[in-house]
Amino acid sequence: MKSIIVLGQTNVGKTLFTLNFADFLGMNQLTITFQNRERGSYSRTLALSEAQALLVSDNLHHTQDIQSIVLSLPVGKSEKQFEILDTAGLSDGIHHNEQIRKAMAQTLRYIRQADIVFHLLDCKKIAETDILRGIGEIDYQIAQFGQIKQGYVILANKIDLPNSQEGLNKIYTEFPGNRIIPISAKNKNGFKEVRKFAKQLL
Ligand SMILES: Nc1nc2c(ncn2[C@@H]2O[C@H](COP(=O)(O)OP(=O)(O)O)[C@@H](O)[C@H]2O)c(=O)[nH]1
Ligand SMILES: [Mg+2]
Repeated sequence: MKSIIVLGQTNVGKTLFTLNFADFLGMNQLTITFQNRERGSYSRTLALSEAQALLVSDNLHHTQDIQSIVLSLPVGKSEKQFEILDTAGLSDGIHHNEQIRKAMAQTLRYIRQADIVFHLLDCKKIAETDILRGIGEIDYQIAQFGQIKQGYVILANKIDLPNSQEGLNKIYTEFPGNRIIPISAKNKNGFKEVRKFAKQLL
């Protein structure tokens, strides 16, 4: 089965995007498989609202397991299944907490196997903070690595928030030549274009 990996710094909206994209594709219930480094993998089936309440958070590093969901897209008369992997946030440098370091290492191992990379950036944060904190060294590294993949795309998130346009402009300047889709994970803006991008590669 082909796969999409969702990458980016912590709190950029990876989990909310993953769940709302699943909803956008018409999934009523989500079966989420958690790849826990200690307990192994286990699955839970949740309604979208339950999954959001449990998994989306303002706490940094809330997501520490790879969380995968099997989704499907109509292709011609049939449905094509694929997996979307929500990951632990990556950050610059070496994190002091060992659990978080391990979660990041796990994320890196999955990147190579993925067919599509959705790299999320937070337009609002980029607009409001010094560019090197909004866009981290890690983001430039993801972009460099991603460029060798046909399925690499930057999803410039949180465009529903005030000031986000300024952040979006910075993203266009910093990542020339990349495919960039402005989105709101919250309001599902840009999701049609994201689906179209994925469809041609899955
Ligand atoms: N306004 C707005 N808030 C968002 C958007 N995407 C995520 N958030 C919020 O940002 C915070 C972090 O989201 P989460 O999905 O847990 O981020 P993750 O750490 O990258 O998985 C939560 O409070 C979300 O509700 C968006 O498009 N617009
Ligand atoms: Mg998360």
